[in-house]
Amino acid sequence: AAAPDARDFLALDRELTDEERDIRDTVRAFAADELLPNVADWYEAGTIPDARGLAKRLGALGVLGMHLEGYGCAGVGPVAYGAACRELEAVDSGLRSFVSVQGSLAMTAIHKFGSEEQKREWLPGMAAGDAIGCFGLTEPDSGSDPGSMRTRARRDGDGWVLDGTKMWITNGSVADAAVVWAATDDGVRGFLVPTDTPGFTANTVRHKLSLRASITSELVLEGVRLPGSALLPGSRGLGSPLSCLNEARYGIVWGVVGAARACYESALEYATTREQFGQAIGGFQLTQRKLADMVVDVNQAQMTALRIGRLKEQGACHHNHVSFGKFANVAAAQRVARTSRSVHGANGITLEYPVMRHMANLETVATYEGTEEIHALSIGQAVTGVSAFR
Ligand code: TGC
Ligand code: FAD
Repeated sequence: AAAPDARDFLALDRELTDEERDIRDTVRAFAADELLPNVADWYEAGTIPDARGLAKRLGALGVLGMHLEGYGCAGVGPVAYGAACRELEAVDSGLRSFVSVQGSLAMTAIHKFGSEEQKREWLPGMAAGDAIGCFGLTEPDSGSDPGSMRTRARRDGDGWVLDGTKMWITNGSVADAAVVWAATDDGVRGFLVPTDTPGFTANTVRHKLSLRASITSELVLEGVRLPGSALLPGSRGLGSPLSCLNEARYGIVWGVVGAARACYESALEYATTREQFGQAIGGFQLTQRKLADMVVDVNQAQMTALRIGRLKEQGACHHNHVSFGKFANVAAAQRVARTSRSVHGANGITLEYPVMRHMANLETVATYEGTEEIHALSIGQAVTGVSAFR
């Protein structure tokens, strides 16, 4: 048998179909040409300077809502979608987030719960990147426990009035439409709020030390009057936003494999070129142990992602499988990023190398879309049958 390839030790990409490999290669080339050369500057600036231009380029690439069927979306399978997330997050978690929030959260909410009119009005433009969407679930006092939300939608004749505050909303300040989740007399419902509606404001969160190449916002809704047609008619109860989260969490299961791979590959390259004590540091046993730990984490995380992807393809992926993947793979990526940073010595703390940027980003990735603790509790509940959330 051939010796393992250091960049795909368990030859897991051989398991991809031709179509999945083509999508991987297309996104990888786009990421190398259009994203990687700019990402350190965007990160340092703490924003994506031309978010609209980026949305259009990602739309032309075909990755916005790529797993959805119809309405201008590509309708690719879960593994192809995962591979795209992986290649984007190999550059930066903030860029994968851009795609996740647009496609897996905002567009998925409209696709799953929207009226035919809402789908026709919004989805083709969002798939093309001509319109940007955001997804407002979290509030200042309601994060892991979204059921405690205070944002309220009350009936006003045939329409609705929304009041409340959403917090930590990706792309909130650049969005054309916000999917806002609000408590009503019938439980939690979703609303499609054009961001130019009077009473709606978005304030950008400053001074982040993580996910800096991403726009994060507070959404304030003060007496926002909406027509009856703004309600996502199919949404009902907390299960509706949670079912959208499953799609984005699945993208993260794959995405963080990309972040981990980028950190491992940077460490491998550095270890073979950096010399101390008269030899490449990759020749020291302690460095080899670090490389072995990293290659195991990257490949095990990839195997987990691929398995969950194939389960999803078969319609056999439960949301607890996704919790397993998010819990395991984010932790693996965090270990790899930290180990890689140590291999890079002082250089590892700069933006010249991707590792500290990934390491800082992964703090966000471990927090959003369900914290590490929330996913541990989901797995605990799945295996014991006992809920320990409250
Ligand atoms: P609980 O009573 O357990 O559940 C309420 C209803 O929802 C159902 N359910 C789910 N359905 C689909 N998918 C899931 N993952 C689901 N989890 C639960 C459940 O069966 C129930 O249905 P029904 O019919 O019986 O009513 O609700 P709970 O209040 O006890 O909370 C459960 C918990 C803690 C797991 C959940 O609330 C949770 O996941 N909390 C974390 C919140 C979170 O992840 N927020 C993310 C905000 S969006 C974001 O971060 C975007 S980041 C940008 C990017 O993605 O890049
Ligand atoms: P809290 O829920 O207050 O948790 C604090 C700590 O307590 C955590 O360690 C948590 O695990 C722990 N904890 C909570 N409950 C329990 C429990 N029952 N048992 C044990 N430990 C517990 N949200 C959106 O809706 N849309 C977005 O687009 C979005 N984008 C984001 C972008 C960024 C950069 C960030 C940082 C967050 C984003 N979020 C978004 C919000 C994110 O989903 C929340 O931050 C996350 O759900 C956690 O909520 P919290 O920050 O309020 O923490």
